[in-house]
Amino acid sequence: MNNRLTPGLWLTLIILTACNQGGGNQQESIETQSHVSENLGDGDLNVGQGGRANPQEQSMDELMTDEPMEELPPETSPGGENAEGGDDNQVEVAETSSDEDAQDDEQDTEPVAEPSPAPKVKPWSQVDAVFEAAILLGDLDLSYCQKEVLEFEGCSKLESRAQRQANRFQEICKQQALISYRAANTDKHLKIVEIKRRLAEEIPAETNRHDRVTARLARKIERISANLDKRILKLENRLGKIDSKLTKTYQKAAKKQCVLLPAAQEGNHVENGSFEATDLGGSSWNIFTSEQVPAWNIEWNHSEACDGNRAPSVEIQKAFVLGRSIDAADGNQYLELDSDCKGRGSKKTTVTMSQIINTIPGRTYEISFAFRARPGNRGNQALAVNFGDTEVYAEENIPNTQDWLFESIVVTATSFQTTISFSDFGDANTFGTLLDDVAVMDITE
Ligand SMILES: [Ca+2]
Ligand SMILES: [Ca+2]
Repeated sequence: MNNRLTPGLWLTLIILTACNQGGGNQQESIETQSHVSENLGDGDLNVGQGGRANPQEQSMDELMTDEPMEELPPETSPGGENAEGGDDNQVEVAETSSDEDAQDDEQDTEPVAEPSPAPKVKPWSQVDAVFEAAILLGDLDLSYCQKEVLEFEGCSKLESRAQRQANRFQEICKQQALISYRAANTDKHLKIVEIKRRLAEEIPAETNRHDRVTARLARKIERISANLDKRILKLENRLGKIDSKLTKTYQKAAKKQCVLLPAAQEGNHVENGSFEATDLGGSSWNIFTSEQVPAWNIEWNHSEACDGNRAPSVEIQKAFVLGRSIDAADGNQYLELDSDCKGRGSKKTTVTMSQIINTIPGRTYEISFAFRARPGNRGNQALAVNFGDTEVYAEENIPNTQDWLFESIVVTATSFQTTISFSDFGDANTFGTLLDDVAVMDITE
């Protein structure tokens, strides 16, 4: 998802937000009624003789204290994805809260003389407004949240269940996109904006107080980010559950012959499975990003080693490794699953290659691939293959043979789309498992 918005769009939204507040100053949204004791715990922003520049202004303690966030949509709801009777009526535990910042209040808030009522603050209001506007303007594409509902003939209850599950998926998916968007825009959280403003304008630099507030702010940002990450994971988990429930609904309908599953697909379901589609430009090897290796998504397994250098890349070779001639298992080119994240030979990381293929729940597929260790004594070279969430093959210390090894595995699909992935989980030392001739065929009898 593209989380970047143009400055112009932010400006538009700031204006829109201001208008929605009856022309009030944005600052007002982070102010609360005058309920605050003057005797602040940390005194980080008291002005003058223990007083405050503006009696309605929030104390730094209040700004540092993270208010509970609005609740997520409940796990189940009347008319929700589980409302219909049937086998998947299992009730899941509802999201308990308000979880973003709920645990945050303890460490950094020094005691204040009187407890303050929770401030009426919506610190994400601006970020959320920009998110919604970006969808309206087409700057954020959430079409990946939409689940196509297959055509039913009869089974109206199952049909409406499928429809509700698809709607629910879309709702949770959008929620997850919003939380991810917040995570990418913590610097626009209104309390953080305000604390930064006061640090810059009201607290003298190079003072203990300035250092203290700066440290508290850093901790606050860390807490917010960690809690957002937790929520994103929870939502991902829920999306997985809803997706598998929808699949079950279709399988049930298919048994009753009231839904037409997609037609079985012939031939190799993997695109560019022989890695021939990348032009090596006359060289015997080079490293390439996902954009340059059609149909495949590339991830580094040791992104921490990469210092943000270049996009994840994989090495593609042609009949040559360290002076040894290696013929591809198929065609002329093959991959090496151990790569460099800062130019050729620098900053080492192994690689995971993945691709989403169309599958039909209940049908049988054969995954086949060719692999070998890179020649020479080059540490642990390994290969793991995943089909969806299941690891279907794993081998380490692959024998240092000069021949390609051919493997095939039979699996049953459980969803309409399945991610297939190949990963070297051995040593990251730029010498890795070679891969070629990847195929997935429908072999259902
Ligand atoms: Ca090939
Ligand atoms: Ca290696």
